[in-house]
Amino acid sequence: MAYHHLVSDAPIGPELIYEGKAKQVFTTDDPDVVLVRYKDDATAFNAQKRGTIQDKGVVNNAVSAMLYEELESIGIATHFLQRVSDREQLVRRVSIVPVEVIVRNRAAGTFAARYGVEEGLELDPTVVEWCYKSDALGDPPMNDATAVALGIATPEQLEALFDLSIVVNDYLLARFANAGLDVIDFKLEFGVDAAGELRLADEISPDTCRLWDSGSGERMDKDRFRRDLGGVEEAYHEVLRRLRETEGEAIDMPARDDEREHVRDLDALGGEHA
Ligand code: AIR
Ligand code: ASP
Repeated sequence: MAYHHLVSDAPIGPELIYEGKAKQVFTTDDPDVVLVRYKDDATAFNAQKRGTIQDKGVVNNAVSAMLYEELESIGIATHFLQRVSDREQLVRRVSIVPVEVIVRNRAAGTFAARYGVEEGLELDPTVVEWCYKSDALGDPPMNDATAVALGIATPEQLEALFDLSIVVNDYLLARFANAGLDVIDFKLEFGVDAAGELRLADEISPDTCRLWDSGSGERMDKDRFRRDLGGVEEAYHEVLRRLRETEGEAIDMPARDDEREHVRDLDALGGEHA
């Protein structure tokens, strides 16, 4: 009798549908909308290193909300709908394309290690890499043929991921430059919504970007945690502070031309890189 009430009349509250390393995802009343909750948990090196970064969830929720709103305003379709609290935002429910897109303006991290080059080396053209999104396998790098042959993405999706990532990079370079930060590299994820539209998903934050102070070269991102550099919380807060301080400033995006858009086809680079 006492429980009858619970099973029949209780409104169905938010249900946890997914928990990742840095975020939880909950249902909402709308089947096409989910609530993302940003945690302070930090992992690195495929979760071999674990810890907590105080208020990381608050900072990343704010940074990501700000940037996704701005990217929407320049015509990039994203999953973002609305920030609803310090740690929570509403996003469109998407099915994630299992490709992590890594964009690199300068060598760092696994790229610098793989090719034996100095961190900070300028990369021209900008390098766009695919990794297969699989925690079990440690997100292994893959090329186009691998992604297509294994049914991970279609050639059309890869083309779209590339073009969108280049525009996002152009925006982020200019946006963070206003905030006195160099965008060294970052990771993007995309998803397909209920209508079949490809949308930028996941987050853009100091967890997913390498950001170096433009003047001193100081690391202002998750490398402070990965490499035990100290001042992790301070760096995250400083990134948010600078982005807020420069919100609304003019963004100096490079002019789009065919050469840039088709940089995927190295022939299009012509003599300059021959
Ligand atoms: N990244 C890759 N997997 C998860 C994340 N966050 C990001 C890193 C870095 C870029 O992708 O934060 O900005 C390249 O990472 P790596 O480890 O290949 O050097
Ligand atoms: N967050 C990922 C992990 O836990 C990758 C990283 O940021 O280093 O491995």
